[in-house]
Amino acid sequence: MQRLNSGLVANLNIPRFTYDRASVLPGIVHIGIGAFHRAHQAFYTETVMNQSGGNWGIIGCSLRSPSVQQQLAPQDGLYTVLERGNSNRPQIVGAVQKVLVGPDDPAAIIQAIAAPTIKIISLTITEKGYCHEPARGTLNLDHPDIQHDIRHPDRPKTAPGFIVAGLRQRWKNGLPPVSVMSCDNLPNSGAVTRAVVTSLAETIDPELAQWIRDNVSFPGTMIDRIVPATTEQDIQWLENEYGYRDEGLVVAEPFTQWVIEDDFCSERPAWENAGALLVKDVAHYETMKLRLLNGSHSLLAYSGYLASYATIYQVMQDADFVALTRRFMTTAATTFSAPDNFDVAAYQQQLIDRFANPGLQHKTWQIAMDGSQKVPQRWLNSLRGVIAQNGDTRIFAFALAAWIRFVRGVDEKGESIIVSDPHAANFATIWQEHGKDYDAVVKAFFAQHSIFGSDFQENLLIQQQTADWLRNIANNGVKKALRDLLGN
Ligand code: CS2
Repeated sequence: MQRLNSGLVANLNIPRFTYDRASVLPGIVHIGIGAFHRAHQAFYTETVMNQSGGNWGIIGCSLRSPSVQQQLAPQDGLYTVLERGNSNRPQIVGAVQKVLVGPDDPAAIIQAIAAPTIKIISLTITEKGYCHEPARGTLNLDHPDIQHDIRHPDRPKTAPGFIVAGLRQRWKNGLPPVSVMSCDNLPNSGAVTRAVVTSLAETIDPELAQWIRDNVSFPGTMIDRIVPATTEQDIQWLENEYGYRDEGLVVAEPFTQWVIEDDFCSERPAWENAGALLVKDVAHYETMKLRLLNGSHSLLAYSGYLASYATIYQVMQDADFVALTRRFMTTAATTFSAPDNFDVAAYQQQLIDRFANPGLQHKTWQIAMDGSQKVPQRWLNSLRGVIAQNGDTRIFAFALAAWIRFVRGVDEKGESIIVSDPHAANFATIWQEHGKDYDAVVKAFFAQHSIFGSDFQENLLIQQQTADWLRNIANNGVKKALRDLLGN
C-alpha cells in the first residue's frame, strides 16, 4: 500500500493544501506535536494558509518519544485529519514542515526557537508538561527534570527548559521576542506558562528573566476538539476507503472551538478567519470548558471504566450515566459566570451530543490518565464553589470516590488497571497502607497538598461523603452506587 507523501498527494482525490508548500517559511515552533495539535491549532493554521498564504509553517517538537517523527518524516510532514460524525471527511494538511525530537537533538529545538522567522511558540504538552504544582500554578522546583534543566540549561528535557533556552538564544542574538501560547487544558493557561518560564529563567539568569517579563507575551487560550488516540483500525479504514496509508492519521469530531487571548508581542496568523475567537479575557471560556466538558469527561472516565465501559460513546448509551452527566453539569454550572451572551444550557446539551458521537472511539482509560494533574481544575474548583453556596456536594464526593477507586489499580472484576499518573506510586502506597479502611484512604488522599491544596484536609464533611461513596462502590459496585446517587 502506498504511503502518503508529497509525490503521492497529487494523485489523491481528497481536499488538501492549496498554497505552495515549498515556499513557506517556518513561523511557529510547536512543542508537543501529538494528535490534538495536528487536529486543532495546526488545522486552523492550515485554513489560514489555504485562505491567504503566509509564512506559518510549523516545526513540531516531541520532548519524549520519536514516534510522531517516525510517522511524519517519511510522509514529508503530511498527514490526514479525518472528521468523524454523521459522515467521514478527510483532509490532507501541509502545515507541519518537520518534527524534532528533544532527547535526540536538544540543540536543534533551541535553534529552531531562535530562528529569525519564528514568531510563536505554542504548546500542547498536557498538564504535567508544565512541571508545576497543579493546586497552585507555580513551578515545582523540586521536579527532577526541572532540577536537570537548571543544571544543564543547554540540553534541557522539559518544555519550560526548552523555552527558556530558546528565548535566551534570541535575547543574546538581539532578535525580537516571540509569543508563547499555551494550548492545554489549564486554568489561567497564559499566567501559568508565564510563571513557570520566568521562574525557571530566574534560576538560570535573572537578567534573562527580566527581558522575558518585559518583552515576551503569554496569551492564554481555550481549546476544544475531541481527538481520541488514533488506532491501527482507523489507519486500516482510511487505507481501505481511500487507497493510501497514513501513519500520521488523526481522527477528530466535527466540532472545534478556539478562544484566544489577544495578547501577542509578535505577528500571528489571522486565526480569526479560520473561526477562532480573539478576546481580551479568556478566563470565562477556560473555566466553563474545564468545569463542564473536562469535568464531565473525567467523571465518566473513572466511573465508566469501573462499570466496564471502554469508550465514552459506550458510557453514553447507559441512561444512568447520561443522567449523571446532566446532574454534574447543572451543579458545576452554578459555580462560575458564563462568557457574555453565552447560552450555557445549550452548551451542556451540545456536550451530551458530542460525547455520544458513535464515530469516536474515545477510551475512558485515555481520559483517566494523569488525574492528579486534572482533578484540581476539573472538579475541586467547582466543589469549592458548591461548598461556598452550601450546595449539594454529593456528586463531587462520588466523582472523587470513583477516581480514588480507579487509581487503586484493580477493577471490579479483579483485573489490574494500568494507572498512568505522575503520582501513581503514591496512590499505590496509600492503598497498600490503608487497605480497606476507606476513611483512612480518603484522608491520605486529601492530605496530598499539591493536588488538594490545604482546605480539603480540614473539610470533614467532604471526606466523610467521599469515604461513604468509596465504601458503597466497593461493596455494591459502581453501577449500584450510581443508582443510589441518582435516587433510582
Ligand atoms: C480529555 C480532553 O483526555 C482528556 O482529559 O478530557 O482531552 C478533551 O477531549 C479535550 O479537552 C476536548 O477539547
